[in-house]
Amino acid sequence: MGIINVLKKGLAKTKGGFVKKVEDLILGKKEIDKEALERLEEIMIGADIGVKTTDSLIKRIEEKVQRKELSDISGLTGYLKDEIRAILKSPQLSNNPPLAKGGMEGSRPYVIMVIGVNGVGKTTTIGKLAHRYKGEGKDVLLCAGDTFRAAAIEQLQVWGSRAGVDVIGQKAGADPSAVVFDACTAAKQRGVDMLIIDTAGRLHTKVNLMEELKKVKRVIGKVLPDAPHETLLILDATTGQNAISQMRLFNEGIENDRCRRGRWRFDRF
Ligand SMILES: Nc1nc2c(ncn2[C@@H]2O[C@H](COP(=O)(O)OP(=O)(O)OP(=O)(O)O)[C@@H](O)[C@H]2O)c(=O)[nH]1
Ligand SMILES: [Mg+2]
Repeated sequence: MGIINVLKKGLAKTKGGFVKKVEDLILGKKEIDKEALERLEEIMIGADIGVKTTDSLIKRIEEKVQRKELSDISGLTGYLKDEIRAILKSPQLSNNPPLAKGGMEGSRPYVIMVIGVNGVGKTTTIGKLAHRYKGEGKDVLLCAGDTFRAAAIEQLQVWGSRAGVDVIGQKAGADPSAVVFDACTAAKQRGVDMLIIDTAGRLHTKVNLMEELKKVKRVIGKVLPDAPHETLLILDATTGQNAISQMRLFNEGIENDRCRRGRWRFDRF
């Protein structure tokens, strides 16, 4: 696969995602009938909205259609936007503890290292985090620590430009520790609030790749003594029992003491 295709693939799901699909549905239909609702349900499940939330949203739309409060399909996007906004503002979600465990104020730059097996959504999550923290007024820098996979650096750069934050990287094939060294030095010199480090996906069972990660972590700590302040292990939500083994081996691999204390946190982005 060419580099452009690899890049396109990495960004495809997010680009042609939820909004575009709902728009397509609206374009092809006039009224909210059974078929439209079934397609909407499919789109919502495919966009990770979750079965429970999807069910309740579809039920509410059905009720509105029955009561004739919503009949024209063009009113659907507005209704969905309002409902989803309300869900996101619900106390259950907005009371989530902040990601930064000790508060970011104490450590500047606050360094987050993002790890996980291949294709679980590390780079995408970094894009979302960068957008979120930038939106909160933080000065964010990204580090393209995945020098292994084709187009990984370009993929992070696309996310960086979407969020309006800089990306420190080198050429593909470079030593990830060297890139991380550069990024930590730049973060320190620029005095940014936050540095988020992307790493190459790796199987938790590959000892040499875990060693590489350990080295990356060591280099971060050399430039910025308390860093990384947070290490995010990204898991695919559809992973079953294997998640436990991924957590255990990644924690052992990078000698993370949080696991040994038995503290786990699950965050959603
Ligand atoms: N449905 C869904 N797809 C996602 C999510 N996050 C990422 N993806 C898609 O999953 C694919 C892989 O995402 P990446 O962010 O590149 O994953 P990664 O862990 O950085 O991958 P590697 O760097 O190759 O290990 C892309 O097509 C993303 O659009 C998510 O939360 N939900
Ligand atoms: Mg990646």
